Amino acid sequence: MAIQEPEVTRVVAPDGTVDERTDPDLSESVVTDLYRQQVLARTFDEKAVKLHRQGRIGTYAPLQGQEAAQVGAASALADSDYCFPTYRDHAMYLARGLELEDVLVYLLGEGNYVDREDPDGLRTFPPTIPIATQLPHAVGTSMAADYRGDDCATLVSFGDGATSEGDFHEGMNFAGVFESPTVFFCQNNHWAISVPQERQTASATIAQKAQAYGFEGVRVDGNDVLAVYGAVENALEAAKNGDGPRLIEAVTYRKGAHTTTDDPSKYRGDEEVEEWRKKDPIERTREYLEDAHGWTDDDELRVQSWADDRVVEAIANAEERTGLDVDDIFEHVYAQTPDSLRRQRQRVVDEPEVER
Ligand SMILES: Cc1ncc(C[n+]2csc(CCOP(=O)(O)OP(=O)(O)O)c2C)c(N)n1
Repeated sequence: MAIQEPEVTRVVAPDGTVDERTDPDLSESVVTDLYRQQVLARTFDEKAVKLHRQGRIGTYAPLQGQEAAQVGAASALADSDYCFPTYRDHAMYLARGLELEDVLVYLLGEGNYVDREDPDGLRTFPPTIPIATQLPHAVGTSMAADYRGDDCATLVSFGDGATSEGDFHEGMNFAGVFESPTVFFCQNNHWAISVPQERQTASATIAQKAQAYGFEGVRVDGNDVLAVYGAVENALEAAKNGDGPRLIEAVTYRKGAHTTTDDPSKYRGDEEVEEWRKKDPIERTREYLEDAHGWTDDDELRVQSWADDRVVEAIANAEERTGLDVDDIFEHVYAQTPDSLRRQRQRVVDEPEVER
């Protein structure tokens, strides 16, 4: 039998009402920054879908609707914390400090988010395509940091679909048993490609799954950037104080397609999309800024034109940076290259002219 559904914690309701009890009371400059990052993410996202249609980037996973969840979570991290985003978390990478240009270089198929000069610099890992495989890696990273005595925690992001994978349960179990400083951040966007949440799990919520592993699960409004920021900040603090892991379910919605090769009209209706449009995360933050800090139309125009300029500039720079060396395919996979790979490299790089 499903456990009774816990409430969703929020600060700003869809109608703009603010809950004083949950408001993390961030300064105007922090809230403005959370807003700017969301606008940049959406501007980039809309452009990326067009770039795919023009054949200028490969398959792209749109993030529209999930800006608050991604920006709120990444912004609460300290530089010393570790972060494992997913293939949809472009805004999380940006909020973590990755350049827009580098995100584009990856989408052009010519990079992998790792700064080879300084691989530990951003403490942010490349995305994995096999669902949920990043969870055990993240738990291992947080355990290793703990053994070393580092004052940091690890946040790992994943979708509702990932909770059906063995790696989710293995990661959660390890974290519970070893009380690792891990924050499991699930963006429940209600769909795993064409599989709706109710076909994914019989649990009333994803947050309640934490109970089975002996730690706390909380549910926040994932379209409320202040609520997400507050929940992640609390979980990180608890993890660093030795209180172990926490699962955060950020309830949100994927407004667009699963990827640019998907057609969501085949499996979901317009009414549902329209319902979630009314809970838009960016509009909600803007209302908060208007009410709490006298945000004006001029402020809005300034932010939008800043975002437009950054996107245009990043695309131009990224498209100039093409020309990957084939040799790179063979690098950075193993510390010691196995014979089979050495032979392949020889065929492709050293003696491509030799017919075998
Ligand atoms: C192990 C594995 N199985 C299946 C797939 C195919 N696949 C790609 S994305 C996806 C859905 C994932 O949904 P969710 O975890 O909710 O994340 P979202 O894409 O909604 O952000 C699936 C099944 C995969 N990449 N890896």
